[in-house]
Amino acid sequence: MRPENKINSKEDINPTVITYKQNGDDTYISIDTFMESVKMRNPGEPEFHEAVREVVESIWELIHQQPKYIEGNILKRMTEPERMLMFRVPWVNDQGNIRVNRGYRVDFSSTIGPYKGGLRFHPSVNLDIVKFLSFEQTLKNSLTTLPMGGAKGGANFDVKGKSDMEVMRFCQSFMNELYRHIGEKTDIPAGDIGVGEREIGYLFGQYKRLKNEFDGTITGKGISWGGSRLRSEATGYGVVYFVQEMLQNYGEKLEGKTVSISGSGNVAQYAAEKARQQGAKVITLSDTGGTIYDPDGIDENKLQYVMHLKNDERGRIKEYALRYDVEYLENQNPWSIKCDIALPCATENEISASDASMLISNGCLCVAEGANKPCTSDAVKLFLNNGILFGPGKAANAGGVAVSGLEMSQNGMRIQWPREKVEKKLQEIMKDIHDNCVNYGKTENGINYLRGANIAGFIKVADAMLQQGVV
Ligand code: NDP
Ligand code: 2IT
Repeated sequence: MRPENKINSKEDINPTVITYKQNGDDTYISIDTFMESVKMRNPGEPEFHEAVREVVESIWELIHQQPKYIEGNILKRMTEPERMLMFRVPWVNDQGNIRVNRGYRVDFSSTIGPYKGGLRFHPSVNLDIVKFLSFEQTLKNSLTTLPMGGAKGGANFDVKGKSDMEVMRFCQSFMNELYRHIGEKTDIPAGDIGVGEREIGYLFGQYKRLKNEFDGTITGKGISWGGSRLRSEATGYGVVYFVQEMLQNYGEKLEGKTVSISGSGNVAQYAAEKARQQGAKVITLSDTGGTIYDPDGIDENKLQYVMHLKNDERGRIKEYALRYDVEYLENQNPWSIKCDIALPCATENEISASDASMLISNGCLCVAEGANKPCTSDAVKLFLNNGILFGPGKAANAGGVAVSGLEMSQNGMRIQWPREKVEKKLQEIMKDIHDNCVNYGKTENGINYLRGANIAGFIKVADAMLQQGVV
């Protein structure tokens, strides 16, 4: 006889376990009840709650069809991070004043490989954000087909307006604590918002001094010191490859389509480059100040200017509008502009339900998330209910971490692959991810990529967890 589980107190809620009604029927606690327990365990963390809910909604049916997941209490285990680290990051600014920030690393899962995921430096970083990103990363990394667990970290540090030396001192202080928790077999950080080539250089330099070892513990390294070719391009290129797979499966193609992109950082720049190379016209980019709208399309020269403006001069996208005499929509995002394909590549929650409605009524065909969870849950529901091809971030933007995985392989073998080889592997991985989403996402109304990605990502981690015992 299976054990009876009674819910006695808030702490005892064990929502994934079967409960019995008085008459002996099996009854499963609802998604809402499960979410209540998640909220109780993680108060005041709306982003994390939302990310968990979205996954649980996709896998709820599956886990109730397979008793091993219920008996293994997999849902509760998978929504509890393996460990979370918070630490003080003191540093000295150029005026000699002492500043203090808070650093984070949430290691969510090491089930299918060492913890792996980026570091974000942005004033909005808090435990909620890092936890939600780390949870998403676990399923994303599972989809890549490579052996990587899930993690995310960062600090509430604003790189904007800081000198290179201030950024270096901050990175060194951040690493003075983080280094003891990471390692090429343990946890391998990389970049994210606010952490690009410059920051990775400073972080790796300090890691190496402290560890007295040159190893592959950080990815996104410079090409001459252990980095992989195409890592910078990988996320943006991967998004476009994923979109091409979705369009092809739908009987459409990218060539000749109008593409709106938000953001103008790493992911946005290379999504724009690849979309253009594949024959699409990219008409927008944005930053926290506003959006530029270039109806003629952002060509290669203009894109080179954007890269220089953003990566070297650290300027504002508004300067593009002045230079090329195009429209600048101050404090606005790109979603009011008519497009065939929308690629949100800036940050979370940048497409609201009303933005989604606007995109739909303007005839948008496909939305793929270059950023992590840029579409709110309400926006996603609208896309799904209106037959928009929707590529969720954990599938569409997995190319970045996939090439990080390839960087780890190259570091392990002490070799460096040519660009063509990495690009071919990236394309294959994006196709595999797409096909896996199709496999698990089939519905009467076409492919639900969100459901497919969540189920495919979940099954691999959950089954491995069961095989490893009570972990
Ligand atoms: P970058 O720091 O290079 O660029 C971020 C861009 O988004 C900038 O243009 C920035 O504007 C804009 N932005 C950031 N925050 C906000 C905000 N709150 N409101 C409006 N605009 C904002 O970061 P990445 O390109 O690396 O990352 C972009 C997204 O892609 C993030 O969601 C990240 O998690 C995700 N991602 C990144 C991967 C990678 O390999 N780098 C891999 C997979 C996903 P401004 O210049 O004004 O700050
Ligand atoms: O969100 C992401 O997938 C990243 N920021 C990349 C992580 C990585 O380890 O390359």
